[in-house]
Order: sequence, then structure tokens, then C-alpha cells
Amino acid sequence: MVMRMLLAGSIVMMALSTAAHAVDPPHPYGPLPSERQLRWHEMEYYGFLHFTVNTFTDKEWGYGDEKPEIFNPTAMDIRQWARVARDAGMKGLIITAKHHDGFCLWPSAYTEHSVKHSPWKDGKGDVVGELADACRKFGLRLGVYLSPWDRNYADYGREEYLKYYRDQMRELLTQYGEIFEVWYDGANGGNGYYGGAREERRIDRQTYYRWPEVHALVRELQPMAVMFSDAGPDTRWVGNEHGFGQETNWATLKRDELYPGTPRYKELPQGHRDGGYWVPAEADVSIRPGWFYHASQDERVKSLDQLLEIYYRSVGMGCNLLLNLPPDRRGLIHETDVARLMELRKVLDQTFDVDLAKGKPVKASNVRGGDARFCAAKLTDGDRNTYWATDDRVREAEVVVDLGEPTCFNRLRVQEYIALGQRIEAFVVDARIDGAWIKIATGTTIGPRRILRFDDVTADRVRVRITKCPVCPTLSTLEVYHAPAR
Ligand code: FUL
Repeated sequence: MVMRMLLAGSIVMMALSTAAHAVDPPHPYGPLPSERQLRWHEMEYYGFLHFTVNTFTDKEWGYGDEKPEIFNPTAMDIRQWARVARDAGMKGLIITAKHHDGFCLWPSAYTEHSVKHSPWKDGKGDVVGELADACRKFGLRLGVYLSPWDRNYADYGREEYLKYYRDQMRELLTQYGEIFEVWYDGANGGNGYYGGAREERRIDRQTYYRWPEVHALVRELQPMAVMFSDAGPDTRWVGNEHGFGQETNWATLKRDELYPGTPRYKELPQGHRDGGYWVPAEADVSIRPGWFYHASQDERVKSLDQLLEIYYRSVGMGCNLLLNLPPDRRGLIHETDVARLMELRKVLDQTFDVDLAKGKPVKASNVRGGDARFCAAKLTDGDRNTYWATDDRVREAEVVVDLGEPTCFNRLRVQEYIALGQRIEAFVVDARIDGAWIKIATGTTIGPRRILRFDDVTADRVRVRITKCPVCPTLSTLEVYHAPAR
């Protein structure tokens, strides 16, 4: 009898404990990122390479009548580009395979206006191919910029050009291995050489390229590549060329209302809270004033402080940072640019190498179903794929990290578990200094990532309070850092 009661009791206990662990993850909220976008978010920081005939004519936009012979780098070393990018801490490189002037850096079968007729490697070279090899060697991912606007092509503006553009896209997406990003800029139509016509050609930016067909082609050939433009479909322009994201940054966008070259670019830094698609921002900026190399700008390479400001206002605000490093006329990334990139890497390493919160105990005001799967320790376990979540009814919640002893810090990095959507709308950070809680920062959105900067504080506890969220919040990481004084 006693035995039977004990057995029954343990069955009840087992049932209870199974119930305690049977709580489901929170329901997703709003549009969600795709697999390819989740992978892209992890990239955070990568390089842009603007290189073409403009490098040799000292222009920013070539007219399209440049002779291929002028493309003649004297000491080209494409591996140097990849080595510099890798050493800088970048995860990939995106190259202007074709800029507005129409000159192709790869020997396209569809035009003579390419490296085929340049003296570099006696016309047998392939910049895109060599870069693809160099990226593989240095562990980087490759992306391509194929300008929709082509000021060289005789049929630009007509139906024939659409076939040409797609044929070239097919070449780029089938001959060079895996491509992580395809870049469509928004500058479209205007005057140009156009096979000798030398005239003005206007196109309807919204309809001319038949974007849905181009997108389908890219999806077919490179299913894991994200596509960038003012309006996505996968990642959007941040709306300026300073590399600055915005404090309030929604990864969601009313994508169907926008297009490459959209006049509504002022909405892009913030995105749309009520947007129907996940289209996060990418911040593009050049390390120099121009996108292409100009010797006259050798003294105007951005300073370390400017680059740090860009980093915190892009990566720190949930954008990916696409930093342009234009090769010079030798075909090398200039020494000054390299030195600056290494200075930036050094400071970022000094700042982010040691997470002062890692492995530290965390307490939360609420844990979803009391389930260890969603407990606060997930915030400091060093794994960005685990997360803390609350019960469905909870809208405001807090987590407290116990640093163990008074610890000096000045940066805090937080992430939502974005696989369940972007949820949080406002939060506050407090530090416990000599036993008293002091507010040290406030923020609005978090999304894929938020890095907060504040003056040095010495505190034994740090608290994040979620103060506005339309559904139960999630957070996947809470990291605490100390940036060296500058
Ligand atoms: C713009 C272009 O017009 C610039 O030349 C540059 O390539 C920039 C990144 O995108 O749309």
C-alpha cells in the first residue's frame, strides 16, 4: 500500500515536472528573418571594393566611353585586399564587378568592354575570379555589385538591356562559387555614352528592370545570397553614406512601397515598425571621401575616431557595416588605409575581447514557465542561440547580472532572439554603485544587436529593464565590456 502510494506520488511528481518543462517557446512576433538573413546578421562587418576605369581617370562616375586600355594597375595584388580585410576583422568583401560606366572586371562573354581588352595580364586576367580565390584562401565571403545603370551599353533603357543584365548576373552567380550578397545601387539612368549615342536616357526606376524577375534569378542561382537595395528584398540601404544607423532601428520595412532609387529614402534609417517584411539596414561608407581611389584624398583617410564613431553607429545600432577600401592605381589598398584599419581592429579587440559578464549569475523578474530552457543564465552563457524569455502575459521585465565584485565598464552589448521577431521598444540600463542603483543608459530598439556607450562606471551589478514591449520579450545576450580610454 505504502509502496503503491509512493509510486503514485512519484508519477504525479513526474507529471508535474514534465508539465514544468513542457512550456512552449514564445509565439513569433511580426515578420521574421530568413535563414540567409540570420546568417548575414552574423557577418556584422565587411569590406567594399570600388575599383574600375574610374581609378585611372580620377572620376567617381565614368561616362561609359573609357577605353579598356586605361585599366592598367601596375602592381596588382588581389590577395593583399583579402589579407587586409581578414586582418581588419572583416568577414567578407563586395566588389564593383561593374559600376555605372559598364566596364566589367571579369571577362564577360556578353561585351568587349572589360578586362579582356586591358593590358593587365595581357587581357587574360579576371579580377572577380582572383578575388574569389583570395577570399577562399583568407576565409572571407564574396559579394558582387552589378550596377543596373550601364552608361556604356548601346541598348541601355530598352528591353534588350534587361537580357544583358541578367546574362551578366548569371555569369557572376555561376562562375565564382558561393556569393553572400548581391548589391543593386539606386543611381539609375541619366546621360551617358550608350554605344556612341551620347544622350540622356531616363528609365522608370520602379518598373524598368522588372525586379521580381531579377530577384527570382538570384534566388535560383544562389539561394543563400542576400540582396541589397534601397528596398531590399533582404537588406536595405541605411539612407545615408556616412555609415550611420539610427538609435531607433526596426529591421522591418514596408518593402512593397519602395524600390531602388526610391524618393522615400528618409524612412530607411528607422525602417517601419509596422513593416510587413524583415529587411534590416546595411550601412555603407567609404574610408575616404570618395568611393573610388583618388591620390588627392590620401590625406583625407578617415581617422580612428571617425571609424570608431561609424562602428558604434552602425554595428552598435544593429546594422551591418560595409566599409569601402578602394584599391589604388597600383591595384593595392593604400598604406594609410591599411594602417587605419589595423588601428581600428586593435581598439575593437581591446574593447570586446573580454566579456566581463560571461558566465556570471543572472536573475530575472520572470522566467517563462519557470523553465531552465528560458532562464536568465542564457544571457551570459556565451551562446547567441540560447535566450531568456518570459511568460506571455509579461510586458515589462528585468534581468540583473551579478558581476561578483565592483567592476569598471563602459559598454553594454545586448541582442534580442530575432528568430522570434523584433519585439522590444524601450529599455533602461542601471548599475549598482556602492549599493545604490543608478540609471546609466536608456534605449529604444535592440533587435539584432545594440551596443551602448557610456562613461566608466564601477559597479557590482548591472540591470537591464525592458520597459516597453507589445508581447513577452526575449534576449539572447547581455555582454559587458570596458573600452580603453582614448
Ligand atoms: C551609389 C553609386 O552611385 C556610387 O558611385 C557608389 O557605388 C555607392 C556605393 O552607390 O549608388
